[in-house]
Amino acid sequence: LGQKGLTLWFTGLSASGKSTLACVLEQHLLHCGIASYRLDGDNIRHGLNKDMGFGPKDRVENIRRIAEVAKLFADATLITLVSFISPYREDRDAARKLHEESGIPFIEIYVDAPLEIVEQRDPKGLYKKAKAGEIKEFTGISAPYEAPTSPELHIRTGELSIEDGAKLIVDYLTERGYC
Ligand code: GGZ
Repeated sequence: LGQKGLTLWFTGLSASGKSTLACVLEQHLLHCGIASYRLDGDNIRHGLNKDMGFGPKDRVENIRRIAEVAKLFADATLITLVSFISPYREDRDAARKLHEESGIPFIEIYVDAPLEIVEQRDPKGLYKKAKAGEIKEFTGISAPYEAPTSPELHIRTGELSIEDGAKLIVDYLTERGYC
């Protein structure tokens, strides 16, 4: 890895495994002595973006700000691990452009689990609430998710273990000399 870092952009439905994969990657990079930083709902939606909700305009602005922050961290030589649903293709493409204009690699990782599987997982009971109409504009139920058409990596978490999914990412980074 040269002077600049890179951004690993995890996108997928709620409960698809984005954060779990990002955590496993973070541990792996730590063991390799590579500095990384993870951006997720806990440190962004509760802080910088606490004024953002889940309507279409707010999701666009949420992701725009996250892309800017990710670029700054990557520019500061970190491997930035970004895990948000980021449902709109146009917004992910804008995040990519922002990075690539600065010469920072942007690696889009589609964390793909079918709706019936994430509904079964439902770790926080959100899908159940969304189906009962208690949460409005819930991604996959009452709000859209636009799947990536040409992500650098496509991880099918309904079929693979988290460890095997993480290995695909590590192999990708290793092959390109990033770790
Ligand atoms: C989707 C929602 C919603 C709605 C609350 N739609 O499983 P979680 O809980 O931790 O992940 C979801 C998270 C999504 O926030 P993001 O910032 O990743 O979304 S986006 O990129 O679309 O801006 C879920 C919870 O917040 N959550 N309401 N209506 N997810």
